[in-house]
Amino acid sequence: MGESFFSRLKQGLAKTKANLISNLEDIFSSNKIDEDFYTELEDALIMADVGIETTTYLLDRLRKVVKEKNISDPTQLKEILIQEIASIFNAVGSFAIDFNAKNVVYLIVGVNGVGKTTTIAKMAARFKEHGRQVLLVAGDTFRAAATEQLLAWGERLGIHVIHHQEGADPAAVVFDGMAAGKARKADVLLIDTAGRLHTKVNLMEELKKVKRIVENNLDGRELRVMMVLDATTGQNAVSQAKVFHEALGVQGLVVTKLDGTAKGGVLIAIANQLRIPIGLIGVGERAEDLQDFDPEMFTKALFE
Ligand SMILES: Nc1nc2c(ncn2[C@@H]2O[C@H](COP(=O)(O)OP(=O)(O)OP(=O)(O)O)[C@@H](O)[C@H]2O)c(=O)[nH]1
Ligand SMILES: [Mg+2]
Repeated sequence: MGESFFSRLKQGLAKTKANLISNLEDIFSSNKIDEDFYTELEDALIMADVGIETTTYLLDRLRKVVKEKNISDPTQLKEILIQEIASIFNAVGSFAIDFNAKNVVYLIVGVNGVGKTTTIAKMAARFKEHGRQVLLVAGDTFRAAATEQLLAWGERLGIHVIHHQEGADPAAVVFDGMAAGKARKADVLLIDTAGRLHTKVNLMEELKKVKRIVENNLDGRELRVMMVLDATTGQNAVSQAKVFHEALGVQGLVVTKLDGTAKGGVLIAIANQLRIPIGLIGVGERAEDLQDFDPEMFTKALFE
């Protein structure tokens, strides 16, 4: 951990960082804080996927501090921006995954292709490392290869997968999964679900039903609904999470594909606009490419 974690995070975020920060460096090295400065900063933040709402919020904060503290040096303002971003994350709090936990059920949701199944495999690998007995539940009966994909991960990781045939009722698989978890005394259940657009009302209803099945069969276990968001989808991720949260109550987020060309700014928008904590970030496709989200380190990594 420590230094190596930080350098891996920085490595993972290298492209993301280049997108967010290259412009900012230029802007903060300008020699005065005037309207042009603010306009350029606003453009850069919006380009970095911070989104209009959160960019406006940040600029209002900066203008206020500039006035209050009578700041004229743009480099000083950069530090203040970093602090403001950090305090957005702090206000939301954290969602720590306890990889030593027992009696916990994770329901993993999100739109198509964001990285749900991969995240489940990554989480399963970490729980296993901590000596937990894990069970996977193939609740995605919709997509043809979905169960096979989870079975392949299960085989690779040496973890059992509860599954039905393609086209089966996802609620039925989940019911079986809950029973099997209890019978086998699994510490952790990770339930995969089919990707669905947040705008598809009937599919969101189906997911509510799946959640009800889980709730009705908890038998003392704790349910945590986690939503996976693909960082490369930018502001759309914010709209997705809003709808899923309203339908299901999302306790924590996983933001994937931060190793790609994603602009890290979307995490700031997510924290500021949704107030749902980010628990984990995905920085690659391998089982080990899942990191705990540390807002302080993330902000530092973005600006260093
Ligand atoms: N670069 C990168 N790729 C990722 C990451 N997480 C997932 N992927 C890739 O994204 C693609 C989709 O991942 P899945 O896990 O199948 O996504 P899903 O949400 O289960 O997709 P559906 O079940 O079809 O809705 C795969 O090619 C993964 O390898 C990540 O953090 N970084
Ligand atoms: Mg999947």
